[in-house]
Amino acid sequence: MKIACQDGLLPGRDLLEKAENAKRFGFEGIELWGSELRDKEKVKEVKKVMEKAGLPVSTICAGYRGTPLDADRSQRELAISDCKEILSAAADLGAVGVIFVPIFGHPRVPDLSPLYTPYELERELLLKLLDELGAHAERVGTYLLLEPLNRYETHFINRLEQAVWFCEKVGREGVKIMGDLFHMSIEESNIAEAIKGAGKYLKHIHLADSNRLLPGWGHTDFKSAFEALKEIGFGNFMAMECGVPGDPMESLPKSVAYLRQFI
Ligand code: LER
Ligand code: MN
Repeated sequence: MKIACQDGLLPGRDLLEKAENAKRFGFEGIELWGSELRDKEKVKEVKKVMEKAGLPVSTICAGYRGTPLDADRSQRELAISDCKEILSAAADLGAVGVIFVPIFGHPRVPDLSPLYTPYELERELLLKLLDELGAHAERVGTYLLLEPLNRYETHFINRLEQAVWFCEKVGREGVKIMGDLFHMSIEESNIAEAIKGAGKYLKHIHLADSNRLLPGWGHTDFKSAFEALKEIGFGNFMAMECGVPGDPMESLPKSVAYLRQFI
């Protein structure tokens, strides 16, 4: 298991300084926000900087425009074409995958009950989109990582077992799951059991404590979560995505050291 950090949390005037600080703090990778990586020239530039810093890109977090499950076809198509570009960037950068949230907030498709409820329409739509995006991920050599979010951020996929259902149903090697320990602390009855249930589909983790501050600042039980990750043979990155209290030059390395005791 390797610890990474989102670029936005790191101090530094540019990516090189951020990457150098990340290394100094004990991180083993950086998760990048995806919006700028739709540009191929930017991808080349990022690749050079990360090579210079000697740090891998763990993952790319979203960054697509539109909404995959929008009622408006142009918004769906925008999201899908952006996701494909970001998946290609992930493959170029050697990242594990691209984090994908199908929809934030409430449903945007109509209630066609008794023919289809909004959830049923979204479910069928997502299966088609996952098939298309999963095929692209396989072609370029990376993963699309479905991320469940807590109920206050989405009505749709809240728990890992729901994401597993989609992986199994779509049956594409390119579609996998990531688990965010903050969302899980709200939605899962038992974080360790949820991790074990997601098993081979789980390819990435977001690290945050129960209050969405740095690990060590709340009451999440990282020990049992990491034991479950070891049990399923998880060897990938876990990236910090959380608030950073105090001076990041001190609190970031302190949180890394806190987590290392459970790895
Ligand atoms: C949003 O709360 C979140 O966890 C992000 O990873 C979504 O891109
Ligand atoms: Mn997250």
